Amino acid sequence: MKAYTTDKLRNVVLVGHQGSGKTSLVEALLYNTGAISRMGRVEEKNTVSDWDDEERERGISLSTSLTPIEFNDLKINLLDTPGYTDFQGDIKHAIRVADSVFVVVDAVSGVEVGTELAWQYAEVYQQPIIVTINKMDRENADFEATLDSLRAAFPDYKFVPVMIPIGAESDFKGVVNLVTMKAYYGTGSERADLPPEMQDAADAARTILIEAAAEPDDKLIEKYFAEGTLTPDEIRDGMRLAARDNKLKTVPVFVTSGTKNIGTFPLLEAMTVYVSPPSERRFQTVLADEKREYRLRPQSDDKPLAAFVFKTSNDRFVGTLSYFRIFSGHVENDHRYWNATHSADERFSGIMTMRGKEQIPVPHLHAGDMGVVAKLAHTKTGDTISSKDQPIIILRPDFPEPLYQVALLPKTQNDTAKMGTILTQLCDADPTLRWRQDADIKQTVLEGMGEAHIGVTISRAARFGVNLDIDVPRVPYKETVTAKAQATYRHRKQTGGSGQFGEVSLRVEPNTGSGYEFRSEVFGGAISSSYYPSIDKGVQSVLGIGVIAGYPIVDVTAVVYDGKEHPVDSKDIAFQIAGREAFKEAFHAAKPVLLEPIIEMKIVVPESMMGDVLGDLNTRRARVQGMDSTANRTTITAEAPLAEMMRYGNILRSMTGGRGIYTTTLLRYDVVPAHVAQGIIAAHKPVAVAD
Ligand SMILES: Nc1nc2c(ncn2[C@@H]2O[C@H](COP(=O)(O)OP(=O)(O)OP(=O)(O)O)[C@@H](O)[C@H]2O)c(=O)[nH]1
Ligand SMILES: [Mg+2]
Repeated sequence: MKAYTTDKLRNVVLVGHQGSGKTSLVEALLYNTGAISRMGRVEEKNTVSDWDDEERERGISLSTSLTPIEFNDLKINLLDTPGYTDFQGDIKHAIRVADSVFVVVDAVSGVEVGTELAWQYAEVYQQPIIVTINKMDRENADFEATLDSLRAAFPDYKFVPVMIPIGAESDFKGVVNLVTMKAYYGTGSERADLPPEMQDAADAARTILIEAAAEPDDKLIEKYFAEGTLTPDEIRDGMRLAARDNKLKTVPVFVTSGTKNIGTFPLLEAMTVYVSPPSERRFQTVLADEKREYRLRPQSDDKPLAAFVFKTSNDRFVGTLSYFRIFSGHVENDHRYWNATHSADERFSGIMTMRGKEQIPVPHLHAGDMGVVAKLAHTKTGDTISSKDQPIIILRPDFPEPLYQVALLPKTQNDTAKMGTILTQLCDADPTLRWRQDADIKQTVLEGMGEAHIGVTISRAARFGVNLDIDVPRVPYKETVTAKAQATYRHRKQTGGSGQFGEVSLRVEPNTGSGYEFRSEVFGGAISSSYYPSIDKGVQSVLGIGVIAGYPIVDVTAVVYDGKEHPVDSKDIAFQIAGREAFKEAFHAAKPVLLEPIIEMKIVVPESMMGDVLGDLNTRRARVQGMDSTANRTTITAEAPLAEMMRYGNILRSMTGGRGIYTTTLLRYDVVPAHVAQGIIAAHKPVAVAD
């Protein structure tokens, strides 16, 4: 593919609720521009954009795909994002690197959770928003009702149709372009006269369009007042400026059916007309030196390089692919660049663009363009590539803390051995995914945004030959004591020649908030001080594995106050064993308890769902601390035991249809109520410790 200059580029991201038809729209646009000769279907697992094995299997998009479209000597870098909110990491990154956000709204369902979420992100990055009301051919599709649902959900915005539908449902035949007052029926650019019965509706809608187009520019307002109309070019320019203006909050609206390929040609034109080229936009960076100066910069070839890596994919055959958007400067093949985020040198060889999975070589890439490079050594998603003498960092998006955790159980020894490498690779590619070896619960834990996110990660690992089962992670309980108690243990063993002998009397005391301590109160040399470290070591050998339920022991003091030794048979190992066993006996006697993590939760739900959420919290030992309502949403603050909230993400999602969100922070550890503790202790199978 040839290299396009900055003014010939358009960067567009498609976002919207799961299943609103983004991937099918991309397919139609590729077909209309001759990039493919036959339209694939998501059901037939043959679309360009959903090319990943996992996407084809599940029939939904799981990560952003890049599909450049060449049209009218322009290149539109189209990003198709997943709608499923588990993949918000991808959605945020894609919005970050686009110049315009096309929100795809289902003409039957109207605004949905995924629509709201994507809208919110578009606002964060101050991106121009354009809407297409899609699936207009479906039964019950309703253009006006969908517009009303948009107005209700986003009351600060003005929704201005640029196209209106001809017919609806199975009768949806085409669209009227209000700019030219022509009808589009087919898939191409042929225009026809308006159907006469639509003349009045089209005239009325056109007046609204012209008024909105005049608004951003005084000259256009004057012209409109003087002549009562604007030319098609003036309308297009005005609407582009209006969509870009954060104060006007004007949203141009289109109407389409992706699968029937109706309204898609005008949508394609819209991507060239209503989206500004990168040369007209500035971007925010931080200088990667001590000054950390924030600056808005122009996007042009002759400025220092700043390219943002918005996606990393791990391919079994080609290795790691890094997808980047150049904000300024240009990228040449076979050059070395500088990863400013990690201060590392990187070689760019074989730069290309991708169309779904197809790799298309490019000679070089200009400012504003998007490209892909294979096998970078140090670069992760979210990094900035720049030049070494002028390092620049582009701010990466903030991500919410992962809320969904699973314990990973490798199926074989081989899986155990390879697990770390593949998990690190997958987590480097996705900032909303993390893994760790948790020493407290002795499990490998994977954290992500939800069940689907984790499920996809497990399947990806399997494709790399690492098979993992998942389980709910253990709760990181801890054990401690609430009283003083003491015990004496004599260890004696006679095997052939030399024997083992050691006797330890030891007291256990609570040591609240101060961890583990060891002390001696032995008087008169009952045991020699050289054995104290042995006793301490013996006690410490059970701190990690617990005494009553297999959890780590915290906040206890062990005091050795008496003992006996033997001139020949006493030795280190004998006192380790005696110390350990005396500690265990004393611990059992010292009114041991389990401690559990208590978290603070902030749960944000639509006001109408507050009752259900509070009712459910009551069944989970939670204590509501406060409630705060703003703009139809209530924030509930509550304290709750983590053990009751391990799968709260799923519960909240099903209770609120995905509209609720929550965050948690660890507050403290509290004693587990006795009736709950009994169950946990009973479930514990003690492991034998080898002497
Ligand atoms: N009737 C009708 N069905 C459509 C249209 N567009 C998409 N579909 C169907 O809706 C389903 C979802 O379409 P996709 O194109 O995968 O939607 P998406 O927005 O990419 O979905 P995610 O990427 O998973 O969020 C598929 O079964 C499509 O065949 C349309 O315009 N009309
Ligand atoms: Mg899709």
